[in-house]
Amino acid sequence: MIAFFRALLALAIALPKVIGSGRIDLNEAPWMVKSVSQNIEIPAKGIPGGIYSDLRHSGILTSDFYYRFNDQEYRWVSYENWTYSAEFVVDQDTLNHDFIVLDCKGVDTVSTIMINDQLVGETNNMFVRYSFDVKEFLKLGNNEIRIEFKSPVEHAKNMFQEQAETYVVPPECVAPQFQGECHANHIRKMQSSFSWDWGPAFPSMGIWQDIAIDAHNSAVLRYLYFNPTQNVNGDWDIPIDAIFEIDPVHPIVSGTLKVTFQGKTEEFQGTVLPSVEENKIGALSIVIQRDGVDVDLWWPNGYGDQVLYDLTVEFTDDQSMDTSSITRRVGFRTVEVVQAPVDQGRTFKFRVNGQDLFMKGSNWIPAHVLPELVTPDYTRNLLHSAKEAHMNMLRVWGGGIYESDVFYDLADEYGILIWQDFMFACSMYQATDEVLKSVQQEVRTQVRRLQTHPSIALWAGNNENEAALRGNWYGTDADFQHYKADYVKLYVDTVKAATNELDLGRDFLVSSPSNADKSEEDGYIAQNPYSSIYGDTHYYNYNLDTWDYKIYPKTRFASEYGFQSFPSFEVLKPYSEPFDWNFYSDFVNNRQRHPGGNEEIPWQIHLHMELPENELDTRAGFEEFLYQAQVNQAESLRVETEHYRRMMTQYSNQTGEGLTMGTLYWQLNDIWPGASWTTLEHGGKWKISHYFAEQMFRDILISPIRNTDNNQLEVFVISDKLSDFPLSGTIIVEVKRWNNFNETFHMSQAIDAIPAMSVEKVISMDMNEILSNGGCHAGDPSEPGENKRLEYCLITTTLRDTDGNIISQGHVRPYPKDAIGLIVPEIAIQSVTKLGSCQDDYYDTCWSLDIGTDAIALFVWLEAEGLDGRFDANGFLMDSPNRRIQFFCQTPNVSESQVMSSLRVRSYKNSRVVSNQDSNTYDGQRRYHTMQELINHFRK
Ligand code: BMA
Repeated sequence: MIAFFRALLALAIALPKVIGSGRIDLNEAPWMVKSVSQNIEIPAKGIPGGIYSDLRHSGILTSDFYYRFNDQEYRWVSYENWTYSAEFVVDQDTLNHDFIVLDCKGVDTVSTIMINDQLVGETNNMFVRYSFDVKEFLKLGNNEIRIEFKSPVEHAKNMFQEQAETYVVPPECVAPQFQGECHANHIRKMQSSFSWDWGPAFPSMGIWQDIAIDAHNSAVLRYLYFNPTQNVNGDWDIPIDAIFEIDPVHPIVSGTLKVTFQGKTEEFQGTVLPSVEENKIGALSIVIQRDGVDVDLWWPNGYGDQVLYDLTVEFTDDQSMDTSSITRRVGFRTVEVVQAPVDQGRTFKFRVNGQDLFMKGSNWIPAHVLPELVTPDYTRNLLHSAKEAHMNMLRVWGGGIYESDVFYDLADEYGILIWQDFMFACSMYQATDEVLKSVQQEVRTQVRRLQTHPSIALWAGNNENEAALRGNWYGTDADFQHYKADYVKLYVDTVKAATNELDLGRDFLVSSPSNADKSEEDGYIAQNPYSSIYGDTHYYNYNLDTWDYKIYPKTRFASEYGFQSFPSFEVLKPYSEPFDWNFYSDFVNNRQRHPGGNEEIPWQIHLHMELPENELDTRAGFEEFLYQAQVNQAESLRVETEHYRRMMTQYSNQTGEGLTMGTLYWQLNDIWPGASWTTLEHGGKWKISHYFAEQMFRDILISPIRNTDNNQLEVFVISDKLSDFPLSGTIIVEVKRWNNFNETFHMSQAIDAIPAMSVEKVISMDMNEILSNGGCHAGDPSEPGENKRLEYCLITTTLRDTDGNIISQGHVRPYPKDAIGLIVPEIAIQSVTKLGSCQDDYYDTCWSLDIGTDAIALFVWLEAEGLDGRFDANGFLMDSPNRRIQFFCQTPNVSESQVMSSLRVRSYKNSRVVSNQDSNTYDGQRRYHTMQELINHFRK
């Protein structure tokens, strides 16, 4: 980094100065916003903000953004040009400063900025922090700032047309099912604000980050660069670069840098050196040298504490005595991506603090399409849920935004490593000089803003653009070399180069999925970016049976995979009307943005469960569908994830596949209440799949499978702990027939230690033997019967610790629709008792619930309608009459009767909790295929 700064020989000319600095916080100004063509002028709701929020606040948009078809109804907003303006007062003291800038931390997106009718500057990248010199435009007393926004939709279209005169940069539009806007790839803005296959289009405009007038006589400290490295003695050297915004007229500033760390303050005298490359940027670099800096390590969730230290850096200019300071919470850890050759291919794994860790987590998308509506509490809620599901990594996906400071602070606090994409997704992008320059600024802004966070593990250039180019997704093959050249210019020569200049401490991956280094060696566009033996993969296949583990690849690192479900009825309800509550309604079609999604979900359900095919146009049938869709997704995700975890130590000599070291499913959180791959609903409620994630990501996992190749029951015990886990425990295999609770077969085996980072096949038994001993046939179970079949039985495998507590449990069973003898259970919540305290003070009150069933019940699903919180387990199987469950409630001060009356329970086959009174409220046509048509369609 230092190489990019050098002293200027010229001496700064000393001028009379005002002591101190002045900041006029324009967030607080009384902003107005208007559209001439719409004849609207209203006060803005506040900064950070955006036009949709302002119009909603003033009552021009009359109902919730996500209510029914409002994404279409409100689209007009994005076609207009909007002008924000505010008045502010400037005093003489401020004007006397040498250096006055308008500091815009984020402007969304295409705007012209005027102060007192004079042009200050223009913006066209939502992710750039802009700083405009404004001294000459300001006057004593009242001033006016005006930010004139151009419709992002219009702008993107114009950019596309202009570009298309030379050659088209596709896609020319999104799929019709997205119901979105075209050409997001021609504007540097949240790509998914133009729609995605899980979210609506709200192409907003506005001032989405802080804005201020900043007056100084000196260099202003803007960022810190912090890159501690362990030296040969195991001690940490702590180089720190203080990065300044400097006044180009007085570029050389000397002063004192005061660094406070671990309660000790050290002073360094130095000179801020202007950057050779960047106008208005300077740096002062120091190294903290103490013999054996004594720090504790920061560990990812599940592996140790997340120790964080405050680091404060303050700069005082020798001449003006102006000061500026920054405090950051920093952590000490090393992270590297290890790509070591193996017999065939290379590994792809994260090594943290010298230990190879198995990454468990998901993919993050924007928590709302309008970023100003995401509160810190909501971000905390979502990330807390990730932490509770034992996640240690999230990938911030490249079609959204670089997340808020709060997000990364929480990731630091919770030990969630961040795989940080740059914001390019599923498209070709322009590589004109102008775009490249803007992207370079974007990278500099974001890397500087985020670099100090210990959670950030990896930078990645884009989402699926290597795969898109290689796979000719957008018809680029005819001019492949051309698009490839643009690709390299953008992601390698610009994004990667700018990242590497600013951050020496992290690896950079050009694309995801990719073959990582091997893709680079192959000229950045590998023959098969989805190779299982290099880098990471994304895997989706909706046409095969998603509950069959055999369909899944044996990849080095699964960075995306998953299956869609719908929100729960409770979450959809406030955004809809009773006549929307059936599967064939326009509303349900509107909520599905993934082409084919409303065929794939029922088709997959039908493979596994009895879909209420003839009742889908009733409320009861629709609710059943929503529940089954969530069950189906949860089980798909569990099967696939356990498969990847079993692959951690397996390696195929034939194909080189295996050695999986990460599972990040698609996707954690929702942008709105619609069909999607998420495990958390809009609002943060856990779907069934999130409860499954909490189980499947436990550090010790029992994972049984029926291996149809050899007809064996194979039981694996998996540990991703870093040390051996001693126990004198047992592994139990039990068999029950579906029609009662009696055990027909029982076997137990001692287990006395689970080795660190291991996958062990602890049991391998002939299925015929189990089925025969378990009486899994039509006749008397105590007699040897003909036609033994798994369909008659449930096989449960349990790992118990020394005291008999369950560590992990798994089942092998037929698909629910095939279970012979399964009866409709009667399930009841028998009692609710308040617990003295909660284990986690994140929750307000905790409750113990007793649940009873009169028959084996599958996928028992509890909901506490109207209350925020979660259960300690959910979506579970009951193979005995009673189960005790805890409910952790976030809603403050609830009473026992409130909890009791909020509770709902359903299970597979026992789901008709709603009377049919709302049936047939929809008289429209069946939109989707009949089941027979679906079957024919997918069998093709
Ligand atoms: C991957 C992602 C997203 C998309 C998801 C589901 O391609 O990168 O773009 O939403 O699959 O289709």
